[in-house]
Amino acid sequence: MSQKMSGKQAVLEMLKAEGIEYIFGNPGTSEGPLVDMLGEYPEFSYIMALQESVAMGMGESFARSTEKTAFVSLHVDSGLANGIALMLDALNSGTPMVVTSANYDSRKINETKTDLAELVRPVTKWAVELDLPDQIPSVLRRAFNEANSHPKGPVYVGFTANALEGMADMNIVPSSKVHDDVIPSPAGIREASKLLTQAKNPALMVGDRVSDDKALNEAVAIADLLGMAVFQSRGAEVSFPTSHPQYQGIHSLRSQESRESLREFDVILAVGMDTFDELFYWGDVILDGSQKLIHIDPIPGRVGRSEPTDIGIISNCKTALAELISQVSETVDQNLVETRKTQVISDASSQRTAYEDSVREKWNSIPISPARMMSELAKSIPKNSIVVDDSISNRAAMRHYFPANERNDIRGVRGQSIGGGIGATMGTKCAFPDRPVLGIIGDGSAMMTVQGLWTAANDNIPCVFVICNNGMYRVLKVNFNVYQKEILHEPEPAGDNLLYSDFVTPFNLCTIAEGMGLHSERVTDPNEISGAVERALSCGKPALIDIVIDGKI
Ligand SMILES: Cc1ncc(C[n+]2csc(CCOP(=O)(O)OP(=O)(O)O)c2C)c(N)n1
Ligand SMILES: [Mg+2]
Repeated sequence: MSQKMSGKQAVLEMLKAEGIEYIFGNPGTSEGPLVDMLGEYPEFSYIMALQESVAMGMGESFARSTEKTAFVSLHVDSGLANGIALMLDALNSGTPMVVTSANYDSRKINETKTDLAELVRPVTKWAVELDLPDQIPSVLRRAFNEANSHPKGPVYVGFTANALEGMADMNIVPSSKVHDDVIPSPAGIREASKLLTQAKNPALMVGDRVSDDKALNEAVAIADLLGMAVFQSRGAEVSFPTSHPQYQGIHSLRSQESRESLREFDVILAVGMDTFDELFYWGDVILDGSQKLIHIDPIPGRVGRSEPTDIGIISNCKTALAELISQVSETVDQNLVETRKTQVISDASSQRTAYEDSVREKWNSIPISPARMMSELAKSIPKNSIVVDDSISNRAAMRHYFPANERNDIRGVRGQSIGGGIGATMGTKCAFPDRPVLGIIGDGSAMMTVQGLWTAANDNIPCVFVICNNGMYRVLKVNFNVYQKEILHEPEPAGDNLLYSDFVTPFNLCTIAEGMGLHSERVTDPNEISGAVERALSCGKPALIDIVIDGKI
């Protein structure tokens, strides 16, 4: 079965065996031998990014979109270091990626040769550097296995020049198909269904792994069966249909009101998420003693990791919810459920109305209000569109107006790093070439990786970048207000005046985009949005729509 070949050929043969179609990358001298050989492998599309965050952003959203491990090729130490911000995000969001780079000759150990694995160890699930050619197949096999098994995440493999140029007998065998749909403990399900049927007012909170485990239908079924209020936790995926009448939106802990709102419930069923993941420190325990927490998640070690948990179940989300549904349906009190459901539906509807009332006053204003922008965009895009959400401080408006009923209707840029949206929009388009893909991106985030627009033109990736042009890092002001008000308890937060948050010298993203070969339009009137979207989607090349919006907080 073995075959004699060079290390560099073994890398490409392994990628082929793994079914890799796209290589998102930025090359350097040390990667030259690999890049040179790509001419012999027409099955790969090498998408060149001019900055590593663009390649990482593409890889991350491509992996999430295709539900397969993505491959990213970066350059030695400097390139790899540039990729770290989004590598960390991929680690936190559990996105399977294999990232590689080539290193110098291992005999340069006394000179400036960096230990590349050491460089990225804290931001990867596994990081290793190889010196011998015949390590390549087995290590890449493990790398793909590690990346795509729980906890999923980025894996790094570095190859020294010696590993790439050396010859050896190689066994080209791809990683294994692993069945990881773990069945829940029957005792756990019994206890959880007892708690849920006895609850007066239970709530459901769902996270990305509900979507990853294809458990949306089961999440809807359990919510219906028990008449529960449903929240989505912060994440990259659609884990519950937003048009469901019991859906209450993305839960945040940022205001006292929203933290206390969880206390209305006596049992919280958290599925496929980390409990409870937020930017600020709100105490080591979020719920109070009067509530019970049931936590179901496929990743061992996540259940009960931070929040005290009454019943923890390690399981595939779909299987656990199906089991819960079958047990709960035998014992549930239908009258109680109906009364509860009526209340939950009415609460959800009042919240939506309250939001719409709060944005009515500025509906026709110029600069355009974020709510109006999102409403016009949502009305203008074709039904099968995919929207990439990097809308930063305009996320609440964005999520209010864009319905998302299935995985891939909206893909969130989930991490802490800005600059993900441009790459994510292109990565999603590569995965779904037949669906319109629009990225809704903050102007600050767009500027962080603005050279990514060139990649869209260079590789003809016809997606649409919609810029929320408020001329500032608005979220820094918003967050500073939260910090002063909720953490420091200051009566008059001063986020509005936060230094260095405004783009005092304006930049013109339209001319930047045109300079890189995109179609572009600037929009200042809300009535022009739908026409601009139509033109962007039909121009036959990537396009940018720069929408000037109000940034007041
Ligand atoms: C790589 C990186 N650098 C800096 C930050 C800090 N940061 C978080 S959000 C943000 C501003 C985002 O601004 P923009 O995209 O314009 O969205 P807006 O807040 O205006 O809605 C910054 C600078 C970060 N998260 N990541
Ligand atoms: Mg901004």
